[in-house]
Amino acid sequence: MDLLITGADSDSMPMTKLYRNDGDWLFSESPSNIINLINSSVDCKDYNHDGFPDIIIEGDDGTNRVTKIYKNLNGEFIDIGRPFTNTNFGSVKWLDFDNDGEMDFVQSGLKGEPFHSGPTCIMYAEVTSLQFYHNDGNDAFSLSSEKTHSQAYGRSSISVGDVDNDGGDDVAVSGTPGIGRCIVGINWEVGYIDEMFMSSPRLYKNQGNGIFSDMEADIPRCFTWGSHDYCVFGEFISYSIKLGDFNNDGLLDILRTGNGGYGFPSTLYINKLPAINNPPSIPTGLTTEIISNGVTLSWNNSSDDHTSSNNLVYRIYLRDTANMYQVSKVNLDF
Ligand SMILES: [Ca+2]
Ligand SMILES: [Ca+2]
Ligand SMILES: [Ca+2]
Ligand SMILES: [Ca+2]
Repeated sequence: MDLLITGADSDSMPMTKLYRNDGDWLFSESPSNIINLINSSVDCKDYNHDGFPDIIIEGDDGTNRVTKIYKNLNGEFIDIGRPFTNTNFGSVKWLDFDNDGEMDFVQSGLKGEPFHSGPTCIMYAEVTSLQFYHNDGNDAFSLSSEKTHSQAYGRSSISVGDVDNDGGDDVAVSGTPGIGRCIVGINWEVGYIDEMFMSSPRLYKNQGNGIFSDMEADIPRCFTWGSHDYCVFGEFISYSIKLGDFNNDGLLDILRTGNGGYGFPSTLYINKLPAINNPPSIPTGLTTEIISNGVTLSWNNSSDDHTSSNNLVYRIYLRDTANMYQVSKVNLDF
């Protein structure tokens, strides 16, 4: 496994570096033509099924926002040259949101300059974006859907996983939402609370058609630390969020951490959704073939909302000609 990193170098300049794994815990820097970016995010998946992981990267080169996909041709990275919305201060993640076997992607971040709505406006609306791009094949991607304003997060992090166990990957995002109004005369002292500044992670449910809907999950914005209560504010930046089943109950939970005005909180949110596990579909295409004193049974694999077809187990009952008695039964685990 090799390593790709991007962000600010020791001189705060845009940087992207590829390190090859030479074995024995040794890595060597490998030259590449991947653009140097800062305030950036990168993710790797083999979107074109050639066995080589490809790269999506977003950020800024010090002047302009950039979002690019590089195709990995036998270790050489080629910019596929497709137009995407350019974002920085965000996150990119590959995911197959329509389950067609082709990697799509989601990106968050800032896509424009912040604006001030008046001379007394000391807080501005950041132009945030959360976009879902569909993989159309042949290195073509098209915008499938987009969230904006308070539904999108800049200075953000994304994690992908099937939060409600319905077979479709959902998206968790955390960061600073786009704030749509001017704030005047802010009191930055401890204890100041304004609804517009509060920021809680957001979960978007994959509807299976390229559309993601807000789950409106009840994710607490306030938490207790020691003997004090704290609330999470939108001015917290550089959040990182990760979905994982931290209590091993089959449901993905949320871990979020970051840089905030009241410290560096890390918060674990436990998924309380009821676990739904529907029975598999009824097998079809049952055929029998009698050979000598044996019989061969065959059928089409069933499907299931949790277990892959290859991992389903079948139980077969044999009855006599009067269909009155169970002669034997056997579990078949293919
Ligand atoms: Ca590839
Ligand atoms: Ca897809
Ligand atoms: Ca889901
Ligand atoms: Ca869990």
